This record gives sequence, C-alpha cells and structure tokens, in this order.
Amino acid sequence: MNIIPSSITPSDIYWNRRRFIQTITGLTVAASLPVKASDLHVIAHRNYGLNRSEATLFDFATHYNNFYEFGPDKTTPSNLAALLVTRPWTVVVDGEVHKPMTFDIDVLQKISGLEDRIYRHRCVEGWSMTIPWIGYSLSKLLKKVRPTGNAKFVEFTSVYRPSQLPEQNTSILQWPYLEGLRIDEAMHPLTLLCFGMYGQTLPNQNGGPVRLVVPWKYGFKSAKSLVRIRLVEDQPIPTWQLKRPDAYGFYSNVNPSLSTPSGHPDEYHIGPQGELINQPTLLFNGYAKDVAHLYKGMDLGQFY
Ligand SMILES: Nc1nc2c(c(=O)[nH]1)N[C@H]1C(S)=C(S)[C@@H](COP(=O)(O)O)O[C@H]1N2
Ligand SMILES: [Mo]
Repeated sequence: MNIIPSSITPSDIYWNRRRFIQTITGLTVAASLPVKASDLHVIAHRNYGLNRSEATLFDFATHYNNFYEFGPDKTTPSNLAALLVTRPWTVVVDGEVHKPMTFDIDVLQKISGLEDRIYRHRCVEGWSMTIPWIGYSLSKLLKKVRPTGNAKFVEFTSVYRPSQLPEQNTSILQWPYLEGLRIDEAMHPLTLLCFGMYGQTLPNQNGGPVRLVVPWKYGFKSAKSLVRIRLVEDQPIPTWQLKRPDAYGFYSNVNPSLSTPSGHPDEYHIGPQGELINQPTLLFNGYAKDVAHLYKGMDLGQFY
C-alpha cells in the first residue's frame, strides 16, 4: 500500500477512529452534530446498485474529514465545525448566464425535490466510503439561470471567512477553496448539489450547508460550504491543481491505472462498523457506464 502525499495508513485510521469515538461524547462534537431530520423532505431514494446496509459508519463519515479550512488533519473539522455559522447563508449563481441569481440557502434547498442517493466516495489519499447523500442534480439549478452559449465550465467557490475557519489565516492552500467542472460534467444527472447525508442536514464538517458531490471523481473535486457557482468560458484553476499540478489535474476522474501520483490500484473502504476493507479501485469510481461517454476520444493519461 503506497498512499500519496498527506498519506494515511490503516493504523492511522484505526488510531483516529479510537480517538473520535472518545471525543464523540464530548460537548464540542455534540454541539456540532446535525439538526432535525425533518428539515429535509426527501421525495425519492436512489441506490445506484449499492446496498444501504453497506453505508459507512455515520460517526466515521462525520469525524474523519478533509476540510482544510479548519485544519489539515482528519479530526479537526468535526471538532471545530460549530465555529462556522451557516444561517443566514447565500449562494450566488452568476457568470455566463442570462439570469444571474442569489439564493438564500433555505430557498436553494427547495428549488427541486430532494433525493436520498447512495454514492461511492473515493479520497485521493487511498480511502473510500459509501455515503447516502441528500440533494438534487446540480443541472436543476443551472437550468434556472439559463447558461449562455459561452458557458463552457462551472467554477465552485467555498466560503472565505478567516474569523470562523482558522486555517484560512495560513497559506497552506490558496483561499477561498476553488473547484471546477466542465459544463457537461456539471450538467450530468449524477452531479449532486448536496444539503444532507444519512437522512439529516449536512454537518458543517461535511460541507454544510451546501456542497457539491461528484461521485466519479476524487473527493477533492466535491467542494464544501459553497457560496458561489459561476459559469465561465475559460477552464478554472482549482485549488489543488494550483498546489500540485502533477498529482491533481483538472479532471481528476478516479482512475486506478494513472501514472500520476493519484493513480493507485486499490483502496481502503470504510465499512458500516468502521472496519477497513481492502478493495480494487474502479475506473470512474465504478460509474463508467454512466460517465465514460463524457470522455470519449480523450486520452485519460493526458487529461488526468
Ligand atoms: N472547501 C473544501 N472542500 C473540500 C475539501 C476541503 O479541504 N475544503 N476537501 C475535499 C476532500 S480532499 C475530500 S476527500 C472531501 C471530503 O468530504 P467528506 O469529509 O464529506 O468525506 O471534501 C472535499 N471538499
Ligand atoms: Mo480527498
């Protein structure tokens, strides 16, 4: 097992897991845990071939996070999540559109019916989870603002609030966190604008109040705590691509046979009891039949 840069090992996972099980009873974590399930009215459940009983342990998914705005290790986000104030919250949708709009989060959450969708989630560092997210296809929102013919890409910007996000007072990454998709990737029905997980409102450490989920790409493409969605003509330069272009390309489709540092043949899947299951990594994270056509004729080694 040869996991890349800020690398973790199975023993790190076990160690962190023990630690979070200890802290989960603590006040800070309890205060940051989600609100009422009734906030989200789910109209449909979609399994995408996955079994709900296989969903990763909820406490693991909510206490082992990458959210560098809080800090670079996996447990800081859940410990500090309560610092981020998520109401009121607005999301701007603008750029190459006929109808730029600014949404209050509670309005945004209701512009389309919410679905509970179970997806695979693969972090570039070598671990994976199975997560029931709640949201609707991003395409529903993008159609509302009516993209112009110049809209070739979509740029996603996470919140910039150094007073609530301690690591934004450092330059470990360029802030705000920025991500991008090609317009056809953004319009793909699997691309989810996400407001919840496990039947509940999205915890801040998982990207509350609203995040992106792109299940066939490495986890870092799924930007958290969004404040702006901008349609643009030129390909954006995402935060991680800027930091380390040899490893984190614009596409970052999950691909076990890449020769870049992110290509890796297998992964540690975190199971329903928090146990680790070593399994092969699949091309497009197992979603090839849904998304491979988007990349027809492209050299995946060149456009990694
Ligand atoms: N704003 C922001 N979004 C982010 C990150 C981050 O550090 N900041 N980390 C990314 C990475 S590397 C992963 S694997 C996923 C983790 O999501 P999860 O904590 O819900 O598993 O969020 C992604 N989105
Ligand atoms: Mo990640």
